[in-house]
Amino acid sequence: MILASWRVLAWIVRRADVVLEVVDARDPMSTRSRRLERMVNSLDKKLIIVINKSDLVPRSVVEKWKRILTDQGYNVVYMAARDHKGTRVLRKTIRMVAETSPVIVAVTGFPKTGKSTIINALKGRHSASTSPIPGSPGYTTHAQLYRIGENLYMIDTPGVIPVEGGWLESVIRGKPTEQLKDPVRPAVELLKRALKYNPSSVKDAYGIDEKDPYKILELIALKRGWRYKSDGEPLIEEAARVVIRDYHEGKLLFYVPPEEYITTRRKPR
Ligand SMILES: Nc1nc2c(ncn2[C@@H]2O[C@H](COP(=O)(O)OP(=O)(O)O)[C@@H](O)[C@H]2O)c(=O)[nH]1
Ligand SMILES: [Mg+2]
Repeated sequence: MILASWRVLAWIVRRADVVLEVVDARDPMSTRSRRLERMVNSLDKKLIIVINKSDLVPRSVVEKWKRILTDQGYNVVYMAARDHKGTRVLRKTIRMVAETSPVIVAVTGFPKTGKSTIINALKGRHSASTSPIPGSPGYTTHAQLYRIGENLYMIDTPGVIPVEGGWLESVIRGKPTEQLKDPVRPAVELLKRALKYNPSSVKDAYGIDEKDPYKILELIALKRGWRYKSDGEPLIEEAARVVIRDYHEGKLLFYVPPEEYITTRRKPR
């Protein structure tokens, strides 16, 4: 696996006119990166925050997030890339935000936010590999450009933002789930959040009516017949990996409500 680095990310941002910062609609504030935003700004590029996976939250919620970020001065769109929803508005916004033509777009974001899915959705039927771009002599780069519309080009390589943020995000997004040495701790934290933000989420995902995260992991393992050969104890590590994967894929379903961000932001009197 190639490790994400700020150098590679900067290399991609430099080659773009417009940078998409892909965040997760279930928790946009923990999946955005101020450091990327500052970099885009200081390199004099345009930024669009793309709230992806909006199919996993009610429309009113994603609308609120959009308003919060728009009020802070950002260009914001939301989409459900897996269903190819929102690509038209995204294309339109890219053109609106860009001050040049042709426009080169880069797709950036934390791992698992849906960058590759967005790249594929944007390619769609246009899917014509091209490089260099007409009208830009001397454009030498190894990044493949895709034509995704009239005078609109996309850098084929996603810009992976090195994970920082809270430990939960950095653990569940930092490595492929299979490679996590201790998947239990982050899975327990995810289950706690799931039960807090959507009390029926665990029951909906696993048919398990239980509130203790460790118990839940045991029951998931037992349901699937996953036991240690040595002593027959439930293999909760495997269950924990399932939970993390199910969160990424939206099967374990919960989201952080915008109200929480607004109220914690307000100064108490
Ligand atoms: N529900 C939902 N899942 C999505 C969406 N976009 C991507 N995903 C899923 O999120 C996971 C990570 O997507 P991927 O494009 O590989 O993310 P990347 O690591 O940023 O490139 C995959 O399981 C996708 O199927 C979306 O709009 N809605
Ligand atoms: Mg990817």
